[in-house]
Amino acid sequence: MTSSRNIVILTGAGISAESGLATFRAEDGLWEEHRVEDVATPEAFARDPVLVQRFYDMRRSAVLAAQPNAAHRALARLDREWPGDLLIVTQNIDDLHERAGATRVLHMHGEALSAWCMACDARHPWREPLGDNPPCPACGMAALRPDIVWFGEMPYQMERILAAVTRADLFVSIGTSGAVYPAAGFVQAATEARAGTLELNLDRSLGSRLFDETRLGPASALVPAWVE
Ligand code: BV8
Repeated sequence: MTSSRNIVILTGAGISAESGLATFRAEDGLWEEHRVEDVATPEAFARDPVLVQRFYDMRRSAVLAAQPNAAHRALARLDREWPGDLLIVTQNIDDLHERAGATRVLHMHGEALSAWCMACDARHPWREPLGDNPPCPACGMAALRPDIVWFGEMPYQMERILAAVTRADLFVSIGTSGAVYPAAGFVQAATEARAGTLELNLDRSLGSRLFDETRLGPASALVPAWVE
């Protein structure tokens, strides 16, 4: 473990793959003949809300059935023990970082276990299906959508993320293909801020050439070895 003071860790679907949660690119992002980019957009929700609600109801039940793996547990240990600033920015909508015990976690693309009311803007912890259009607990309107950042929507807490990245001494990317922005651009911002950059991934990613170092292998092996 380096002596860096401030660490930012970006995680993607690859860190949850060994917990049984599908990644986007493994199945070519296909789901019931739809590309994720087509299902995970506001336009798709407007066009066919039942299809999109079913997609996220399926994802939510998969999250509830999954367990954290050794990579999530190693990051949680680092989070507990690291004296400097540390932020886990996850692109994942699962709660496996939190269930492993991490607390300094930011979900930039939302969370499967949260519902967002389009009528009153309230957000609620949510574990049930949304497909049957339940009423919002706050305003009673049947206007709940998945609390997920779709393509074309602004990721959450971008200012906080970029402030952490530009202050970081070390930026670590784990289990992401580097296919989607703005997350895929964080390594450049870290490099411009003179942070060291490390990638832990099963395969080379679209951004591998931008990292000081890339280690290839499963997260359940690479992450505990790096945290030690
Ligand atoms: C934005 C939540 C602007 C949903 C996700 C045209 C129109 C509109 C926007 C755009 C456009 N063209 C480009 C854009 C920008 C767009 C984008 O980047 N598109 C791509 C396709 C080119 N981005 C956006 O739209 C973003 N918003 O730009 O807003 C704006 C500005 C102002 C005001 C308003 C708006 C928002 C993007 C967020 C979309 N939501 N997720 C859901 O989960 O269903 S994206 C989703 O895919 C993930 O969250 C992640 O971000 C992304 C990539 O997924 P990964 O996590 O990397 O997973 P992937 O399967 O790709 O890769 C897995 C990796 O793990 C692989 O490398 C594999 O090797 C590795 N791996 C596998 N197993 C293991 C492993 N590694 C280790 N161990 C293992 N065992």
